[in-house]
Amino acid sequence: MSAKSGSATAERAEQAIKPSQNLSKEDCLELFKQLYLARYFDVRLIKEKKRGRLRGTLYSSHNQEAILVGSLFGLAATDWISPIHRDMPAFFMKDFRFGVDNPNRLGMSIEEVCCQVWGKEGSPGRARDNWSHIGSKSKKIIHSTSMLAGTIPVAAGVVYADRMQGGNAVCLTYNGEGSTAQGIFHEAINYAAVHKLPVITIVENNQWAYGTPVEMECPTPDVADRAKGYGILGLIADGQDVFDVYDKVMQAVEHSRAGNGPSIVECKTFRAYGHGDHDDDRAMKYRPAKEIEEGRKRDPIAVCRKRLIELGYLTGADKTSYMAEGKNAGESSNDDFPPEIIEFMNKGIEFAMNSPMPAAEEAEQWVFWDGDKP
Ligand SMILES: Cc1ncc(C[n+]2csc(CCOP(=O)(O)OP(=O)(O)O)c2C)c(N)n1
Ligand SMILES: [Mg+2]
Repeated sequence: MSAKSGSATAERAEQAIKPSQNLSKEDCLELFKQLYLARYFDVRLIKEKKRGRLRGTLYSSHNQEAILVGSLFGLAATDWISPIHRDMPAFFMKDFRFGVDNPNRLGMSIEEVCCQVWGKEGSPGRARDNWSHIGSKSKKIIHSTSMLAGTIPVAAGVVYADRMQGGNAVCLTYNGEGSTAQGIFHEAINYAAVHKLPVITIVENNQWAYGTPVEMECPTPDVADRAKGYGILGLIADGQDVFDVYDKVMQAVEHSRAGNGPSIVECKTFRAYGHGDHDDDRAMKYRPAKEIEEGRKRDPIAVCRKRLIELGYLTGADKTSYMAEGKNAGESSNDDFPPEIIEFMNKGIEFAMNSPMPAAEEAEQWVFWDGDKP
């Protein structure tokens, strides 16, 4: 897929060696592992709900994992992220590459994220709200809200403050293509552009916003074209290819770090299921079977596997081990995932299921300001 650049700087950057060409074999295998992890998180929660061990709506990132994994991989721990409903794995995958047991890492733990999903006391928000409605100032994760695109102005403010204090952090904000039709999207990007703020707006273009198709939300074939109106960098990534996402996001990150301001990185993908699991059956009716088949034919795990085989990093039996690709949650089993991934997730789930609910007396905590929260 060709990148569209909003400036000569971007064109020059595109001709240079791609950042992914500098990744080591270990880095490439780590990317592959993280794709499995994001997929298994999703698959396992769906199974837990079907088994009656979990309540609440699930917003799947199945088939969109390469966007999360590829965009997070090159960030510094001190960079900010702003995930929303489709990006649940981002909360624990932020700076995951620095080692899950590294005491200095800033991502949330899988235990914290599972406590949030199960509504338990150990959640960062102490189970006041569900799913992605968490955040952490100290971990540099902007609190997710339901107001689509409403986190972009917050991100702009956060990095503005960071710059004023001498910092060099960027912020990745995650958004669906539907949210780019919101008024606040334009206002926020305009503000970031005028002040040259390092806000990178990742648009996960999965073709649907609930039951509304992308052509009813955006008048141009590429959402990244919106960047032209603000004179900022607009790039398009193949959202099924973790290496292409990594390349485009790193290009945007370097552009921002050099003081050139914000960008939009559109990642083309396809929503695997319904909007949330409450919408799965209905989505089968409003989206033709052929469209679903077409949209899911390039599973990000398969695309990455192919590349690793070409690079000679997967050989022999490893080429065909753990074939999770192309399978829905109901079709896959633990045999389709590396044991370390299953163990990681088991730890989080067991911790959450054995944790208490918050005490009723806590209900009034944080309703009014009563001290700074982490
Ligand atoms: C301002 C606003 N309008 C409507 C909604 C209800 N809503 C929640 S998610 C969603 C669809 C979002 O689609 P998109 O931005 O493409 O993201 P996706 O769910 O496809 O990842 C809608 C309409 C909302 N949360 N906020
Ligand atoms: Mg969408």
